[in-house]
Amino acid sequence: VSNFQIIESTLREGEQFANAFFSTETKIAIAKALDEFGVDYIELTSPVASEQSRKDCEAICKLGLKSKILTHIRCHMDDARVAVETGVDGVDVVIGTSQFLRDYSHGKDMMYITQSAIEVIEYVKSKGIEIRFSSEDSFRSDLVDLLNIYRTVDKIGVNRVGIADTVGCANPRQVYELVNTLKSVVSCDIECHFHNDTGCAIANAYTALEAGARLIDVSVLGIGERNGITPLGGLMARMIAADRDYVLSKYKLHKLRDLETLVAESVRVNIPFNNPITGFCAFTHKAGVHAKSILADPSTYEILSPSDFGLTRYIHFANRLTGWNAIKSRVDQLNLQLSDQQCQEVTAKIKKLGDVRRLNIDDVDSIIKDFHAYVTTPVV
Ligand code: HCA
Ligand code: CU
Repeated sequence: VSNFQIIESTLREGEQFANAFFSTETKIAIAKALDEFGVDYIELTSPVASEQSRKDCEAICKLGLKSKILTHIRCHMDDARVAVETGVDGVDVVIGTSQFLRDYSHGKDMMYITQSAIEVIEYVKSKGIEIRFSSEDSFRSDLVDLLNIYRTVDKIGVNRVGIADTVGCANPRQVYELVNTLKSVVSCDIECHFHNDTGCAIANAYTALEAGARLIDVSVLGIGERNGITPLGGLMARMIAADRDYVLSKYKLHKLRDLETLVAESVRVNIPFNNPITGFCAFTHKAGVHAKSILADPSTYEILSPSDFGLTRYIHFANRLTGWNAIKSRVDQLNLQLSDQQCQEVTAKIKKLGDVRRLNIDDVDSIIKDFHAYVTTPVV
């Protein structure tokens, strides 16, 4: 799974998210933030989608970012001619290969698909621009059709071929099989794109890398059509657990939260409470047993280290599940002196109130301070 690359599609797939409307300024701000984070590629909406989309694509190409800029087009010469004039470093071409899309979307047969693929690929290559060929709805396409077309485009010399789980139907085992099979048919890199309809988008991305894919399509917070695709942050969480050195050497993880906040605000959503890494409670430990171990050694209950992302852990002590170790650490924070025995006593009081109602930090602090005053006041 090492040596993977990211194709960041917030400004393409993400624009297909129901709430998305990106002004030129917002697109530029997002592109710069993605570049600073260190993504390998930034994918932009097709320049034929609208006049402004084309202008925005040209403007982003002129920013001189380190990330390579891609645009995403249908497998059609009309689109390709416009795309190569925008200044992009590469073009991602896609065409539906499943019977569903052949019948109801573009209505073309495999012969036609293959011919237009060859024409578009040769044209884009002749302009000295990177080219990726992807089949839409790959997991519901005929395997023989798929392998045939991938073999053909590989021979012409595409930089990458792509597999797309357009409807989010694939499970990790199917992903492993398909990528593994494709690996034996093509010599170019394999890119994968997973929708998250059944919650498998991160697992599928990881499995694809295990099976030999090299590039994963992501978007910030996973925004995209329907409930979206593999999220950048979630993939970072998965990958840092697998290969910390590589991930830390490549990506500026400290910038993740600001990047997510920028995108969340521009599409008017909150960062989900259970988001990997940046969900508000992602590094919060609550149960007494957990808190005790975390205070002794964080690796007991943390696979990810908050400091890798510029974040801090939090011990949630204001509740009835708390334990005296957590309370003792709060006593220390308050700069009060209580013995272990006294900490256990005050913890019992906190739990008692916690059985009656929801506690907040102030409640606990008051109980601790009252208790401290009581035990330290000399009897007269
Ligand atoms: C779509 C297209 C796509 C393309 C993926 C790709 C998909 O919006 O339907 O270029 O690999 O999910 O198939 O996003
Ligand atoms: Cu998609």
